[in-house]
Amino acid sequence: MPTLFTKIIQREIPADIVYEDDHVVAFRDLDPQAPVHILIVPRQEVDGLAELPETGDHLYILNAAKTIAESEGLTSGYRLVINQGVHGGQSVQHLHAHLLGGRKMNWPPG
Ligand code: DGP
Repeated sequence: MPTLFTKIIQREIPADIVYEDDHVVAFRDLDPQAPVHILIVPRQEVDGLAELPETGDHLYILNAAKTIAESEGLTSGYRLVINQGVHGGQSVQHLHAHLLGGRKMNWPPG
């Protein structure tokens, strides 16, 4: 059974895709928490950080984040977040990173 994000990657569910390469697809979050809120998703299905293989498409998330942040004009900074498991607030079981920007982020996060 493909995950929700695999369905987006395969264009079965619509999304505002802002970037893709051989390893990751990035699209705007349905429920944005900042002026820029983009999900960066490895094409390969991995449930989350706890199930991370040694190698795979997830290794390209950081480079994609840098590229997307530049194309979104986030010159003042941004934040990259991965929620893991129940306490981390993960709701979709397909590894993804949140790229948040366009406003000053708070610390510590909630
Ligand atoms: P997390 O809680 O870390 O698992 O983040 C999942 C994010 O996915 C959450 O911010 C909302 C977003 N999301 C859920 N369903 C959809 C969808 O169908 N389309 C888009 N673009 N984002 C979605």
